Amino acid sequence: MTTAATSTGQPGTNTHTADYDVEKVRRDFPILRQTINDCPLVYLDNAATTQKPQAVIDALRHYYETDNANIHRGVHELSVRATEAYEKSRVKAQRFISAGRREEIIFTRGTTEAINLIAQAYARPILKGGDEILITTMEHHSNIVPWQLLCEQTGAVLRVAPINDRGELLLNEYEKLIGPRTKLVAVVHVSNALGTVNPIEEMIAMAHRRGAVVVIDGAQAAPHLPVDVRALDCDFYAFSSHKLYGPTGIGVLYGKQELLENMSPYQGGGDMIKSVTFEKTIYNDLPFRFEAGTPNIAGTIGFGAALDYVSRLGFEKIDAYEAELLNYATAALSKIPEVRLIGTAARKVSVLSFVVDGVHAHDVGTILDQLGIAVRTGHHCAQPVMEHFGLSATARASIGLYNTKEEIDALVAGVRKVVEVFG
Ligand code: C6P
Repeated sequence: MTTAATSTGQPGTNTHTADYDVEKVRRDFPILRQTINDCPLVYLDNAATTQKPQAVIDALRHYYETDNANIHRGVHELSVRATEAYEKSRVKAQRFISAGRREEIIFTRGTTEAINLIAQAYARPILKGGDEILITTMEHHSNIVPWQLLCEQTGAVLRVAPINDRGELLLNEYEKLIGPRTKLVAVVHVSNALGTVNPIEEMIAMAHRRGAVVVIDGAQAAPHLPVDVRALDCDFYAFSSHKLYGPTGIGVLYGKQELLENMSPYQGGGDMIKSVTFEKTIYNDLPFRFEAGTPNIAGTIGFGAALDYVSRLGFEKIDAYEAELLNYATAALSKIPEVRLIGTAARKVSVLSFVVDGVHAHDVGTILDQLGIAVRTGHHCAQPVMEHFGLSATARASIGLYNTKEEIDALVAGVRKVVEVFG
């Protein structure tokens, strides 16, 4: 049986869980106080999006009730307040991932837009026909399709590093695939379909030794693991607010300043310029050069509140608590003979993807929903992963910082009910 692990790679222990008061944490999330189909809501779809604590809801409300104005544009009081709050979130995001400078934090709509920005603004101007981009089998579509588009546009070639049947990257194969023409490596930190934590420190070092620039898709890692972009030495790192207890429609692209400085803008419009004439436009400094148009001001401020919230709880505690739940759930689901876990890496977080013998994943999800349990079913926007395991879909329960052992018990009882109904 597979054991879940903390970010350090050690099996989860309860060293940090004794003083983690999950009932107190749950009281911060008003949405959790409801029933679905007369059962208490059990929300286990956190990899898709997380619920929002009161502090985030209050920040959004406060902004619209007292500070709403456009940013970087007005001298009036409301605009000054809105700008200050928006820029404070940038500094919070910078600290959250230990970036060296606030100029290295670009706000985007989310991970998807961040990766597309890198593809179009960084890679497109420098890639030539025959150059290579290396990804892995376990990528989300957001870290596949932007590179396929880029290959169509430039004649570059996409290479894919394989995984084993536990859902772990074959590191040797990955290393062999980094060749003289590899200009860019784009890899997921934590797989959304399997929960695998990739050894990105080693992967980044291997790519750098051969001169490739490294993009990390951190959408599923940032909510569960401490991220230090300077220690990792990645060139770009992307993540989304809504998977981190913040609002939708806002995310971060971290990029090393020297790379961002040399990139052309992604989109043109207001705020990304210093001056415009019909003869010549001078682009703005970082980070504004990549933030054309009125941004998601409220969402960004709410995101700042979410980062404060998660930081207050602390990743040591969150990581250890979630690891304990993942171990508990893995052991319990493994005892059901009709259940097969998909993704059993030695190092994983949050995600339990599984299939039930002879039952379509959508039917699993429908029965669980009747019991008030929310899981995601389908290919999880990671079709090549499904193909690797010879599946079209799995059911996926994903753990967040407010889930409890009782909720895992409810999930396991729900899965037993699925087996009973279809048995
Ligand atoms: N995965 C899931 O249910 P956006 O949509 O831009 O915030 O994030 C895209 C994305 C990129 N990479 C990974 C690893 C992801 O998991 C996601 C989003 C969700 O798994 C929705 S498809």
